[in-house]
Amino acid sequence: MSREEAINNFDFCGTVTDIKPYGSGHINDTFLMTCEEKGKQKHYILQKMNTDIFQNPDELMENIINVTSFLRKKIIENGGDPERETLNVILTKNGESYYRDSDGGCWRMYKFIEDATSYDQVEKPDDFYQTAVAFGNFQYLLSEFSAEVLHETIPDFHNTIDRFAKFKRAVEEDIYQRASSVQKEIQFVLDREDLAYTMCTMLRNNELPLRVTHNDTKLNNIMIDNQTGKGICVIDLDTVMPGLAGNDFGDSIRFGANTAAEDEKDLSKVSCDLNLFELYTKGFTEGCRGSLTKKEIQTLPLGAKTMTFECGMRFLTDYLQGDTYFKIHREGHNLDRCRTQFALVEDMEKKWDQMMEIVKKYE
Ligand code: ADP
Ligand code: GN1
Ligand code: MG
Repeated sequence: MSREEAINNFDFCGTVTDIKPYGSGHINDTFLMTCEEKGKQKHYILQKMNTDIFQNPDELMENIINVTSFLRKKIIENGGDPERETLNVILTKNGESYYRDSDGGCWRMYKFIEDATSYDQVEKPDDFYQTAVAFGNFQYLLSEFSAEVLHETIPDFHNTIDRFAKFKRAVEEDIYQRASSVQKEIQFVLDREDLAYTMCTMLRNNELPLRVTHNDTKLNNIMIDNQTGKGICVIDLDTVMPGLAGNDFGDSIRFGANTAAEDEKDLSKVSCDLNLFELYTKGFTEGCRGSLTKKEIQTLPLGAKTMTFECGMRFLTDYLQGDTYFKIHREGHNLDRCRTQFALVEDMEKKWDQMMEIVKKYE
């Protein structure tokens, strides 16, 4: 019922003819809403925000309104189409950016980006290149956005040192008594404690600059235009916050350059595709239009390894804590996801020299 209550309170056009769960995000509950207006179909995205994770929806939506308004201006200046190239928030009938239902659930609505697709796996290498250009360009466009106005929607989101500490606590507390069955995975993390520190320490020492970044740059957080094949719109703006360019690069590699799905059970299928790695490096540096420092480019492989390690550690932490953060669709889902990430880290370790050689070409 709360969903219907929410729908009735948004200021969209037409009459609702269909609503169904949509997409494969791990965090929010997303629905595709179909409406009819004067014989024409229109679509909207309706989302119930995950307020266990995003505990301050006012601040979250303020970020999204600020970022999308800024991008809208930039897109218009550059002669683009602001209706398709950034998210467009549909306000409530009271002019608010989200609706709180009578059970306390928080809902928001976006215009649906028509004639574009978000992919769960790379189908054509050029698509991956185009997403790299688009994510790089996203960061470039936001370089003039004042970071001070952004709220930290999830504190310490990519603070890998803090993620490591939380992981260790989860192992010690072991509230679901699962630790004994995943000793190998736990040991994998403990053996790589250094990796949790490397990039964060470089940031602390001002060797890497803090930028406004997306922080969740996986392939299905970008819409690819069905006609032109270009990365038309960066979506899922919940974690736009100050961060490292290398983390945005790295999270895309973690997901998109993996030859297997994030939750593949057959680990022999997991590897880092170096052709895709290079294509993404080329696209991302082009999209950033020369704004990355030499050090940032040199540490792109480190970003890829760190993000993959961190994500695996987060999946494992969630498994140990009873699967309360990431949505799961089967028993042991987070453990399967953790294992693919660690297999990918191992593969990157083997391919390290080649990855370093590749990024050198783009310095
Ligand atoms: P989550 O945080 O759960 O990942 P997302 O905001 O990424 O949620 O939305 C989930 C999926 O819904 C996306 O991967 C994409 O397929 C689809 N989606 C989200 N917003 C739009 C939009 N404005 N237009 C078209 N599809 C969208
Ligand atoms: C989540 O929201 P979604 O599904 O795009 C998560 C990312 C992880 C990713 C792993 C807010 O992304 O940090 O890297 O799952 N988002 C949040 O697939 O935690
Ligand atoms: Mg998403």
